[in-house]
Amino acid sequence: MNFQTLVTIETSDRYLKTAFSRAREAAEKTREKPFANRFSKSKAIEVDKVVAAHRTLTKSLKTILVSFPSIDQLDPFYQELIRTTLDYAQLKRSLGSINWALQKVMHLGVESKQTIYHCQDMTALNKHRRGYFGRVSSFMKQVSRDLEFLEAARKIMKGYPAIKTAIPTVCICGFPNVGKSTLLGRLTPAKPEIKNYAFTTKQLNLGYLKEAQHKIQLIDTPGTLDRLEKMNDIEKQAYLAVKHCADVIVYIIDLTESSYPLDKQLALLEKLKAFGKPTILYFSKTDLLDKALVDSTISKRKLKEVITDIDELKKDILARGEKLEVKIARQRDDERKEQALRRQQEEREGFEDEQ
Ligand SMILES: Nc1nc2c(ncn2[C@@H]2O[C@H](COP(=O)(O)OP(=O)(O)OP(=O)(O)O)[C@@H](O)[C@H]2O)c(=O)[nH]1
Ligand SMILES: [Mg+2]
Repeated sequence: MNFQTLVTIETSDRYLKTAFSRAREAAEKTREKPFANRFSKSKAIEVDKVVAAHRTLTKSLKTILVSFPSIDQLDPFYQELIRTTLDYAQLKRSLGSINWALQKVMHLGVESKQTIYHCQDMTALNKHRRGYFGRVSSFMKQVSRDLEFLEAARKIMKGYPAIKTAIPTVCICGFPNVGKSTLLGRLTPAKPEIKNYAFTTKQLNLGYLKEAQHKIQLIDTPGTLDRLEKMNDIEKQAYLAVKHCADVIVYIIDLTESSYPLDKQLALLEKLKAFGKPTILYFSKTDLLDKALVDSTISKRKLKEVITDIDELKKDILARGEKLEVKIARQRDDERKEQALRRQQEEREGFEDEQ
């Protein structure tokens, strides 16, 4: 899901101003056309004003509704991300209010056009035109708080990572400075920022490992994921990505202990077990160390299935990815069957209600 494409949401005053200005422009054009008499010209001007304002407002409101995703149908990762960073209930209420305004504006526009069209004199014409613009302004003003809320929400959602939630996903975890971004850059074409100090990465970096027809998503998850109560927004994103999106965790241990001692790194590995995800242990920076030290650490610490070679790691990820693709395809198939059954059930219930 990509939240970058959410449209900017204006204030109700701005939408009205634009609609009124389109109405004035339409009136100018109609004023230049020839008519049989003054009254039919005035009527055409008022009808065109209403039509122009109606089109502008309905288009603006529809664009908002189309641009925002249907919250209940989002992947659990995005649903929980919304719940942790925004007022979820208010978001749903505000989108509901915009839909309400759209229905009102649409209905009023169609009705007013007809009424004005059938007016017999100037007094009625002016009364209904004023009525239309007064009521349409009132509908828009009633949702002004919702528009403000949605714009604030959009700004937050723009910062959400564009994670693909239906492909095999590997989260790269480990203490700051262990080499997470370096590994992502080596396994995928991604070019994350890499620096020789901790807390370099301030967003979730994504990369895609492609081989033959296979595609695996890798997420470089910054932060230590072990201070839930103190997490900042990015750490929360990383935590939720591991919780909801990771099919596999690659846990990096930096044996040079350049920033964190091995004991601390192993303690975090234990904590990550709470996620219940298959975990690959990878030693980074082994090029800086004696092979003997690497081997003795593995045996002393009784570590199992440690990978120290990047090509071996890549092979392991690809092999797991292939199996995961089969699993995901099966899940999708089950979901499709479930949806079809639900639709059939709903159709049957609808048919019975009509009887
Ligand atoms: N020699 C060597 N240096 C490495 C290796 N992996 C990472 N480094 C270096 O370690 C430092 C930190 O690497 P990053 O990839 O930025 O580490 P990170 O885990 O993403 O760090 P944060 O974003 O701060 O969490 C950089 O100077 C890298 O060049 C490796 O396998 N060998
Ligand atoms: Mg990094």
